[in-house]
Amino acid sequence: MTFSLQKKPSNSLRDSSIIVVGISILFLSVSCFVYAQQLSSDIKTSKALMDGFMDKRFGMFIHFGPVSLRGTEIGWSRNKEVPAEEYDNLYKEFNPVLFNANAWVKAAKDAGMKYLTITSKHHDGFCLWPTSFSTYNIINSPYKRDIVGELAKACNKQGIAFCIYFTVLDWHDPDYPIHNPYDSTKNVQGDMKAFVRRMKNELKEIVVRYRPYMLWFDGNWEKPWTKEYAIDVYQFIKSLDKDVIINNRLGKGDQDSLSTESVGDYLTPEQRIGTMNMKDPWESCITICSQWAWKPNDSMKSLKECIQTLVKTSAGNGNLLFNVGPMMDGRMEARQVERLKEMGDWLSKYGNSIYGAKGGPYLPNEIYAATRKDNRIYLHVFERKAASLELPSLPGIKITRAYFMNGKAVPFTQDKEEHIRIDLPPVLPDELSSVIVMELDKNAERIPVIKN
Ligand code: FHN
Repeated sequence: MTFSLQKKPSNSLRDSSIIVVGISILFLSVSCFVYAQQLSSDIKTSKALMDGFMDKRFGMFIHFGPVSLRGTEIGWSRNKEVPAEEYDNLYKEFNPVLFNANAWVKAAKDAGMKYLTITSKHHDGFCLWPTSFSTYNIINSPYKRDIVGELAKACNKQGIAFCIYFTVLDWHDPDYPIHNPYDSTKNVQGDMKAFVRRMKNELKEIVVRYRPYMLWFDGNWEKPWTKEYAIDVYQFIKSLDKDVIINNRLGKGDQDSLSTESVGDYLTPEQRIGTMNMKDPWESCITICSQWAWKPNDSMKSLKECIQTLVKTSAGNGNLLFNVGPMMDGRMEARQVERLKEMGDWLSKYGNSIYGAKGGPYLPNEIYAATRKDNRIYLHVFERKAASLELPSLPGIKITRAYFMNGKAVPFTQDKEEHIRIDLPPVLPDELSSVIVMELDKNAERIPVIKN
């Protein structure tokens, strides 16, 4: 019996190599899966750009489309107040001949707004720009003009940042599986691959042609849309323009909290003032009336409610995207333009307490709210409940001066426990929101939020 000197690999050596290879393949596939599940940080919008966005504090949201011919809600009234067949043919009558992009942008500017966001495509699928990827667009309406493009031009001319809303669900598109959100029996197989391909083609038109400052996605809650599609689209957009800001409604997850499902740069609480958040950028989107699209005789918010909504949003360290719905002829309602102008008048006096100011250090409440910048706290006083205002102490900080913004000195005391009392005049100088400037001996922006 001869023994070969060559040692055959023993079974155990061969088995352990198979195990090592197996583990490596498993590790590699898990890492690829994890990578596909999240955005690489190097393509995320920079902090500098997000800080610049948050300094703007106040923007205009516009919901517009052929549905204005019916005065019902955009998207949602299809298959509800308006039968789908009728709704989907409204574009054949859509002719907003009094649309004037410069007038819309001027209304935003006069309001003190720094950016404007237009619904390029809402859930009803109608495109307000001449896209090559869907015939259901503005060029095939009697109007035949590029509303998105004209707004982009007007914004650039008037120094307002131009932003675009885009829905990731589309109840009109045959490739999208859901055609009627009120009746799942109408769902179809659809073809999400074709749908997303078309979406990316449309987004490329929008990003390359109009260079938006920000993309406001919406419609991420329905089942066909996934986080994987969201990551693919985010990366695609960033390949076209690395600096475009993208909200968190591209991904899945809540509107106003970041989670592992989120894809996007900032939070988007809706129809409410977001909670104080000094860490994550956020923007509340709220209607000036009750409906997003134009509604005849809709109820409109009072000037006091408009101003205090803006102040409380800023005081929570967020932006306000305030919505108007233009009429079927292309004009914004005169009363809404006037209300916005009144907001702009208030901001022309007190804007320094809003633009570029951080929220806090006090949490907003029904009597006051606070913003801050450098060594100043801007105390926004909404109403005079008593002859003085007791504020939580500011540990280790001295108030050196207090005065109404653009006005008289305000008497105050700060005792050795640093409790603060502000003495108020019998009548506050501004019934909408009065602003008291409190100058400090230290930087106000470094004060931790005080849970008053
Ligand atoms: O369904 C839309 C709605 O029509 C409107 O566009 C708002 C605006 O933020 N977003 C969705 C509801 O969350």
